Amino acid sequence: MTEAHLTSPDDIRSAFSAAMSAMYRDEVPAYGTLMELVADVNAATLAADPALKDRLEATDSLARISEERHGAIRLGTPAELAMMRRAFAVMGMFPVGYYDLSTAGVPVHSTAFRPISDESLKRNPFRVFTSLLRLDLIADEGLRAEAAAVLAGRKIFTDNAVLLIEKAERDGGLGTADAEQFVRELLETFRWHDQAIVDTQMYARLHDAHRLIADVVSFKGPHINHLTPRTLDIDAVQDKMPAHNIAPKAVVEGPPTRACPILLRQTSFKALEEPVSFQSGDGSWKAGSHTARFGEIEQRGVALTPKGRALYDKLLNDTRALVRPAADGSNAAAYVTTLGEVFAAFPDDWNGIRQAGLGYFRYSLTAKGQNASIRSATLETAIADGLVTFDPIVYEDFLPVSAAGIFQSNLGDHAAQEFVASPNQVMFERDLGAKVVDEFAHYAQIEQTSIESCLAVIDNAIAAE
Ligand code: OOG
Ligand code: NI
Repeated sequence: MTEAHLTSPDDIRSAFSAAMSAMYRDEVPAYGTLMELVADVNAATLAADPALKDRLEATDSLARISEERHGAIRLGTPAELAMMRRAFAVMGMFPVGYYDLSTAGVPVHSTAFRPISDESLKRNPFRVFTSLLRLDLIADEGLRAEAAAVLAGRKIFTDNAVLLIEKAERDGGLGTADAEQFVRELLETFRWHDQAIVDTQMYARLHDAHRLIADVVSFKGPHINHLTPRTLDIDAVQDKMPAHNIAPKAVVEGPPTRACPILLRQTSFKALEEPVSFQSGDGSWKAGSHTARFGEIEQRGVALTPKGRALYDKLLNDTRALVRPAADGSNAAAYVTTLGEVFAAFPDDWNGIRQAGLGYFRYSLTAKGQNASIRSATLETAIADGLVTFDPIVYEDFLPVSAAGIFQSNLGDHAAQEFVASPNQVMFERDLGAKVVDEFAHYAQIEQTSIESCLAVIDNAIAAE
């Protein structure tokens, strides 16, 4: 029985997330500044809102927040994506959702690797937004073939990382020493390399086709391009960023400021211009620069049902039809005002959101419910009788329009390009070697399970909707 000696995937993920954070802090000092700012704002928010603190504690979700972060990488080939899926699986991270960014002028499609079970999310919810470059969207066939040839020649995983992935698959996990080595080896894949694997001419051609293509193809590996801590008050952090010498993008992506946060709000600071060197035929190096790495923060709210999400998408579209946020920030104030006005149509109290069937909630017995000898007729009356309470289920995923805004802001203001909208989940899943988890089905299941845990006090339990 080797099982007892295996390290839990949750522990490997936690160790990896911590190692990645330490590496990025070294490489991009502004990330460290942002982490401190977020920690201060979170502490102040909790101190000012004891009710929020109580509910986070009661749902066992306070501890995870200070450790919480997501990162992003951009891969070049189907083989890289498939191996990355296997690497993340060792850490209990699975692909959830499909994001097509071609519509937004970014030639990638993406998924998010993340833990799925409740216990794993509580232990450490580390996620990685993972994009695959779509060479099929490059018009210039010659360049497409050259880029494919460069990508085919690179190896983004160390030999030992691959051996350990295979071992984990064979044995159902890794022992302590192997797990530690796995974290070290896999970290190499995400490391920044300042020596390009192409020359300046090739870089320029890739860059002209799209800055993102240059970022993916020109380097030895898929450097982590940002790490994002979770804040409980994104407006406060956004306001304080300039005083810490960090210039945020003009507008916060996602829904407006609300009493009851929904989905996800994000803001970032622009990518740094970093020195890199390019190959020149004679073995020497030529100095140049590249912008790819940036910083981001996010605030997470309740996960929305398909009905809630449709309303969110509609209101966001309506807003953007009235005011499209300019990359230079010139109409930021008008956009924020309009966003707030248009979103007045979205209920802003938890019970209203819940009763309208717009969000997912986790139901649990109150102290009264736990000691009750009485039962109530339905879930709704059990809530009214004070036997059952509900908490918003946190949205653990991403938003394609926001992601596009983040991509654009860190690619530079002139990077927007038109591609024909061409979502291709079938191709993505074929390249991935697996299907992505449907996020809505997943949240619905969590809600349903929580309702079942309250059946002791309900006569006639039917779903909330
Ligand atoms: C990923 C951008 C998307 C988010 O938080 O929506 C993203 C990238 O720039 O590679 O990270
Ligand atoms: Ni991000």
